[in-house]
Amino acid sequence: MKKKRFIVHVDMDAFFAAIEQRDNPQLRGKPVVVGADPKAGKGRGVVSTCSYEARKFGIHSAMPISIAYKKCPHAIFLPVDGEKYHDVSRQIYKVFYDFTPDVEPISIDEAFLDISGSWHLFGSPFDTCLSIKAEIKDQIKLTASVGLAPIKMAAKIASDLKKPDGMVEVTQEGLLDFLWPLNIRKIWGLGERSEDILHNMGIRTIGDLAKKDVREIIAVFGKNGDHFWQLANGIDDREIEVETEAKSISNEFTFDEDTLDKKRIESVLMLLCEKVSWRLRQEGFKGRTVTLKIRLEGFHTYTRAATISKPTNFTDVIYQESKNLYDNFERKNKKVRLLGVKASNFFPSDFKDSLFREQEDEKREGIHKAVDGIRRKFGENSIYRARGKLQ
Ligand code: TTP
Ligand code: MG
Repeated sequence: MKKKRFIVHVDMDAFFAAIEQRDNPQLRGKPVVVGADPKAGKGRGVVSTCSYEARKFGIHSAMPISIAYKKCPHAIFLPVDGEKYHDVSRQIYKVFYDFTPDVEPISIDEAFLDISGSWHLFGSPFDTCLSIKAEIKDQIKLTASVGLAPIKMAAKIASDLKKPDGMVEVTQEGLLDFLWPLNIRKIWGLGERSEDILHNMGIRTIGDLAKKDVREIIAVFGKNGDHFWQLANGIDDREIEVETEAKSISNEFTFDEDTLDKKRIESVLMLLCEKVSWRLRQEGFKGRTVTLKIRLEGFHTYTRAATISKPTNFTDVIYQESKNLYDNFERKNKKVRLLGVKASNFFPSDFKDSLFREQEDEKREGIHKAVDGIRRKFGENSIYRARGKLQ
C-alpha cells in the first residue's frame, strides 16, 4: 500500500497589512491599504494588499490605488516596506523548518510543507498544523491560514477556505467529497479557454470532470486532459520541491608525495573538513551524508560514505565521520595520493531536529560563529585547528 502523504499549505493572512497592524496598535480593526501613494485619489500604482477591514469596501490586491481611494477615502494608506516584510518572512520560514525540512517556498508569505515524516513528533497531522499556527502566533504575532490534504492542490484550496486564521483538513477518505462540488476553475493549470470548452461540454464542477470518460477529455485537451482528469480524481503524486541550490560541497587535497604518515593524513582530513564545514555554514546548509574519497598509489580511487543521524555543519562531527571512514577503509598498505571530503544530503542550516537537539549544540554553534567571524575578517585561511595546519 502507498504511504499516506500529509501536505500542508500555509498562507499568511493579509500579510503586509497584518504586519503594519501588528506594529502599530492604532491600525488594528481599521481599513489599512498597503501600496502606492493614493495622493487624494490622483495617485498612480496599485494596492499591494489590504486588511480584511478594507476588503469589506471591495478593495483588493492589484487594484489601482485611485479606485481603492474612491471606495474608502478614510482608509489608512501606507507605503510598502519590503525590507521589513522580508525579515518577517524569514522568521516564518524558520518556524516551518522547525516542523519539517521538506519546505517548498511559494512566495513571501506562502509555502508547502510535507509533514508525512515528522507529524508523529507533534501528535497527529492535524495537531501539527495547529502547532504551526500557534508557533507563528506566539513567535511572530501574526495569523496564518492552513490547509492539510493528501495532495498539494487540495491543501492549497483548503488553506483559502476559512481565511483569516483558518484551518481546514481534507483526509484521504474525504478527498473526493471535498473536490467534487468545487468549480473546475480550481483545477491547477486550467485556464479560461479550457474552462469555456469544458462548460460547452456541460462540465462545471470538478466532480463533473472526474466522472467523464478520460478518453473524451484527452481527445479535446491531449496530454493536459489526462492531467486535469487525474487531478479531478484526486490523483497527484507531485512532491514538495525543496530548494537547495547546491547538491553537495566538497574539497580535495593531493599529497606532494604519496604517503602513509598517519599524522599527515589526519591533518589533511581535518583541513578538508574545516573547509567543507565552513562552506556549509556560509551557504546555509547542514549535511547528513559525509563521503570520503581516497586515491591510492597506482591511481585507484575509492569512495566511502556514511549517513549520520542528524544534519550537521560542525567541523568536528564531519571530521569524526571522515576519520571513521578512513580507519575502516582497507588500503592494504598502499600509500595515499589524494583525499577528498564531501557533504551532501542537505538541509537548511536553520533546521533543528527537535528530537536530537542537545544543549551542547548551542555552545558549538557559538564557537563556529566566532571562528567564521574571524575568517570573514582576516581571510579564509586565517584560522585552522592545530591538527589542520599544513607545514
Ligand atoms: P497574498 O497571500 O496573495 O495576500 P495576503 O497575504 O495579503 O492576503 P490573504 O489573507 O488573502 O492571503 O499575498 C501576500 C503578500 O504579497 C501580500 O500581503 C502583498 C503581496 N502582494 C502584492 O504586493 N501584490 C499582489 O498583487 C498580491 C496578490 C500580493
Ligand atoms: Mg497571504
